This record gives sequence, C-alpha cells and structure tokens, in this order.
Amino acid sequence: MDDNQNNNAKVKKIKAVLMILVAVLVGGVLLRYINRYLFRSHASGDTVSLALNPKTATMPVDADTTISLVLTTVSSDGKVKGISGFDITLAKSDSLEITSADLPRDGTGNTSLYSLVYSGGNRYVYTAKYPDAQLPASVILPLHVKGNTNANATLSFLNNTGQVTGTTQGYVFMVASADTGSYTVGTGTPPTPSLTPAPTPTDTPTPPPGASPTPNPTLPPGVSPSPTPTAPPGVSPSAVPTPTIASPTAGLTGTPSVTPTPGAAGSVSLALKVKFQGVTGSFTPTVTSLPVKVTVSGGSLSAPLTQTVTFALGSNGVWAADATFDGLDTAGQYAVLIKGPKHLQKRVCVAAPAEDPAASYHCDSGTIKLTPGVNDLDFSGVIMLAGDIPAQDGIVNSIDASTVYNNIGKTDQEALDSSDLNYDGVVDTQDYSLILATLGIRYDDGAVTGQ
Ligand SMILES: [Ca+2]
Ligand SMILES: [Ca+2]
Repeated sequence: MDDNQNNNAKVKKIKAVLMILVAVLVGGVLLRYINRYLFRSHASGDTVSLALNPKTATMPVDADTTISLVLTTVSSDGKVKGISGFDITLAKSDSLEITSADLPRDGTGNTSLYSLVYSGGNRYVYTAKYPDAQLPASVILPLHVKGNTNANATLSFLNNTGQVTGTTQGYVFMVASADTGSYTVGTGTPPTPSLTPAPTPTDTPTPPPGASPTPNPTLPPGVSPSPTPTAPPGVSPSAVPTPTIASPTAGLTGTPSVTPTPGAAGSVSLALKVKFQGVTGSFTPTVTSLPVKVTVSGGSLSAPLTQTVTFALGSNGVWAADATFDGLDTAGQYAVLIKGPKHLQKRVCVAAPAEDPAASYHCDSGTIKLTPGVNDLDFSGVIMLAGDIPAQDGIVNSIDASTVYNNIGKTDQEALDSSDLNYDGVVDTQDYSLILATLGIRYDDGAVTGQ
C-alpha cells in the first residue's frame, strides 16, 4: 500500500515536471517564432550595418560638425536590398549635442527619397516616399553635432540596435554591426564627411584613450574628402509635415448587412472567416463588429465585385461574416480580396489558405470554385496586416505611421478610431510596432486589376 502510494506520488511528480518542461519549451518556441517571423519576418539572412562617418575625429568646442549615420544593407543573395524605412535612436555623451539632422540621402546625394516620421530624444524615424524599385541599399543621414566642452565624447546606436525595414513583405533587417564613434572635443578643425558610403564597412582603428588631439582629423581609408554637405535650399530638417488625423469612420459605412439566400440561382454566399493582425484572442477587443471590404475577382467577371460586409467577432480572434454575390459564373475560378478598416488588402486564391512564416502568404491567380449556396472560405490561416488607417489610400506610409505615433498614449475615441490597430482600447507601442512591421509591405495586395 505504501509502495503504491509512493509510486503514485512519483508518477505525479514526474508528470508535473514533464508538463512544466513542455510549457517552457512551447513558450520558448512561440516567443522565438514571434520574434523571428512576425517582427523580423523572412529569415533570409540579409542584414544591415549601422556605421558612423567619421568614426573618430577631433572637433573644436561649439563648432558645427557633421557626423553621418550610414545604414547599409548586406544582401545574402547578391540582389540589392532596398531600405523602405528606419527607426534609429542614438546614445551619446553629455558633452556632445545633436543640433539637427539633414534629410536622408542615397549615395548620389538624392534627398527626395524619404520623409520624416518622427524625431526627438535623439531618435529619427523616416519612411520611403517612392516605390520599392527606387530605394537604395545604403542611406546616409547627416547629423549636425557640436561638442560643448573640452572632453572626449562618444556617439553610438542605442543598445547597438535600430529598426531598418526592407522592401519585401514585413522584412526587418537584423543588425549585423553598429559603430561607436569616439570624438575628441578641443582644438582642431571639424571633419568633412563624405557623402558616399563605404560599400563594405571596415573597422577604423580607434586611437587609444587619452591620445593627444591631432590637428587634422583622418578620414576612413578610401574616403576622399568632399565639401561639407548642406541642406537643400529652403529645406529645414525640422520641417515635418504635420500629420492630419483622419476623421473616424464610425461603424459600417452605409452598406446594409446582406442576408444570404442559399441556393438561389446565380447567387453565391461566402461564409468568410478572417484574422486581423494583433487581435489574438488573448484579450477582449473593444469592438465586436468591423466593416470589411470583400472583393471577388476572376471567373468571367469583366470587373471585380466589391461590397462592404460587417464581420462579427467570434472566439480566438476569428471574425466571421456572410457575403452574397449575384451574377457569378459558378464554372469559374475566383480570388477573394479582403480589406479591413485599418488594414492592407490581402488577396486569397484558395478556400483555406495557410502561411508559415506569418504574413508570407501571397498568390497571383484565384482557384476558388464557388457554387450556388454557401461556400465556406476560412481565411483565418493567414493574417490581415494592419497599417492603412482611415482615411485609407491603399498604402502604408509615413502618414499612417506618424498618425499612430502621435496618438501613442491616447484613449479618446478619435485616436482609437484611427490608431488602435489591435482594438485593445489604447494606442500604444504595440500599435506602433504593428505599423512598423507593415512598412516593409506598404501596398494593398491585388489592387483592382481583375484577377
Ligand atoms: Ca494609408
Ligand atoms: Ca492598441
């Protein structure tokens, strides 16, 4: 009897230990998955180096000195990996003051590529203004600094990190290297940084601490001196366009909910299920219905059919709705496009899509067969990315990002309507993280071009 009890106790103990082990393992894998794919997405091995030019220099007290941040992507497959946005925060000595930043530019000096989303507290957030093909693999952000006292000073990337987004779906480059600049404030002439980034960042020897100031700063090897960069005429780095907060679109916009008529001739009902980014089922969203644009394209349609349908919240963050479309040729094959009220449009080509990693699903030709009556379309295996906030224009850009950023900390209805991307009742850094993750994708999937 005692032996049995002992054995039972041992078995229970072993079971408990096993359950804890499994829980730890599952939790670890989940965290790793989220970190790797949701915010870092495709693990293709492309990286970015965060460099300072010059990395060492001597500057007179109170002299305007330009030190450039040089962000250079390092491709794993030889293809150019353009930069669609970046979010950099600097750490610096008290003896060094950053007075302003010029517009970011590419290696040819083109300053029209990026617009400022936010600057303040030594943080700089810019997003691209142009289509991906034109985006450079290296971006230079000239900073004006001055040393305010005779002292050695350092400048570095906060915690050796920065967020640099790429042009492919949701890609955030892993930081491969981050410079720490070492500067001597005292006598000397300010350095004149080059506007051309070094293609391969190399370590510049750092003088030993306490080295005597050299009268002329040395530039990194291979970099020829060039005139000090000046901001384009009339352009002030602080001339940030004030984002306008779009007026909220309360509830459903005019379209009445559709009553499905299963089996009606020429009428098909779509029983749709979708998931929205950030709405995980782990908390109760502040809304339980959302107006969503549903588009059917393909078959023998000469133009896609679109209607706004009210989706209702179910369990585990899955939203469901029925949409009825008339006049569809049921012999055809279709794609269904979904656009949420704060989301990029997603085109889906099969009835029950899945994706791994998250946000990677993409398709070109619809193969969904629709029959008269109810058609189950479970799209909850792919995520609807948030980011195109009202008033929607089909692109996630600096306007969307700056609006969300400026609403951080707010809980008033106007702020929530535009910027609470995960519908948890507050605009916070989670919402901002969601929009940064979507910056790399930027455009509606399957704009209205038929298929
Ligand atoms: Ca937008
Ligand atoms: Ca939120």
